[in-house]
Amino acid sequence: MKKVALITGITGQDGSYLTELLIKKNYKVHGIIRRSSSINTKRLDHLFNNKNFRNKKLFLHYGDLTDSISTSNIISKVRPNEIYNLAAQSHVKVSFETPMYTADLDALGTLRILEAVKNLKLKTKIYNASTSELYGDNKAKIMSEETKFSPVSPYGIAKLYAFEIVRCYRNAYNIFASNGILFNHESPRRGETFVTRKITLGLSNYIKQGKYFELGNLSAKRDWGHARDYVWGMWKILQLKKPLDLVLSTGKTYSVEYFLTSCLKYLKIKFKKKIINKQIHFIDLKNNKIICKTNNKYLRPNEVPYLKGSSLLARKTINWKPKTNFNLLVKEMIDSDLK
Ligand code: NAP
Ligand code: F7E
Repeated sequence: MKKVALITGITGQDGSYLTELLIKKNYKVHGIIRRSSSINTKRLDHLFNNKNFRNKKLFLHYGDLTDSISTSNIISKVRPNEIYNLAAQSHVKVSFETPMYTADLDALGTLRILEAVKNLKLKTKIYNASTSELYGDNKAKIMSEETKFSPVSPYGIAKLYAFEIVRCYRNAYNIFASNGILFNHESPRRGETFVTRKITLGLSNYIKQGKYFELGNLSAKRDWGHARDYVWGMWKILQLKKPLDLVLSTGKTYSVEYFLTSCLKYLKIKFKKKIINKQIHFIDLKNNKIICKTNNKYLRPNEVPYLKGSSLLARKTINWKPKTNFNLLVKEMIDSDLK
């Protein structure tokens, strides 16, 4: 019998890579999509338009994780072996502007799934998309499953509720539910307002049209991996015999500025840095044009200054380690945006 998976957030970056992986592993994949005024399935179209998959391997259902009825109706209809809960308002800065919606979706959305599985008495295994944002302003040099959480954004705080409610239902009702504490992961399919994609897209527009782009805090450091490697880790987490919360990370950290200058180096663009009106400008030495500059409007009310994860436990328990290094990630994203 083929395994059946249900993915919330299937139209997102991770949802699309996970769908590809599960279809390769011969799963039937069901996904929840939201109705929107413009089509939002572009990351899935290559799969959905493939006649070998449509109606046989990939099934999409309209729903919304803020709607308990649609969430439990879909779970009841699909009766999945595995649920991957990836749906979220996933933008940290936007969470300061939509704190209540972020809490309803990112915190209570997870609760709605757990309640449905409990009430329907299903044996479904649940993966919950947790995040390194839980560590917030913790000053640890490297973060693991043992590190104290200290979130500083409405997003991080909503995700902390989701993390804890997963543990609560696991212990109270013996539900197989695991949190993957994933550090930043990127790809050519990354949303265009996250910093790595903003940079690779911004540089490709600069090359094609000579337009500059703007960024916020260049000194924040992140542990960036490739989304393809991380969805493989999600699947591995659900193949364990017993549920476990695990960190997935590369163990390396770089600043936003380093990501930008690595892209410039890959593109062989020579530049100088200049401060004008307190804003940092990156200027093309060939033509004296501005490539990129900072703008305070992209700063956050609270910042997470530094993240670096240890995924030693994931190496031991699920034999996971990332396959794509930082330079390959930069290359893949730039090459894709230049096309
Ligand atoms: P993403 O690209 O922003 O995708 C989010 C998905 O959630 C989209 O499919 C979106 O649908 C869906 N969604 C939004 N609101 C919804 C609602 N009310 N009901 C149902 N679905 C809804 O995020 P991602 O980068 O793939 O991340 C996947 C998950 O991992 C998220 O939970 C994120 O918070 C978490 N996470 C991400 C990272 C990372 O670095 N990428 C790291 C740690 C944790 P639309 O297409 O309709 O908007
Ligand atoms: O910001 C700085 C910004 O928005 C990274 C989500 O997937 O990973 C992601 O959250 C850093 C921050 O990702 C701009 O201030 C500078 O320090 O790409 P980001 P994030 O906030 O780390 C975690 C693990 C998740 O769980 C989230 O869902 O870059 N930064 N200038 C900027 N960030 C953005 N977005 N735009 C800028 O112009």
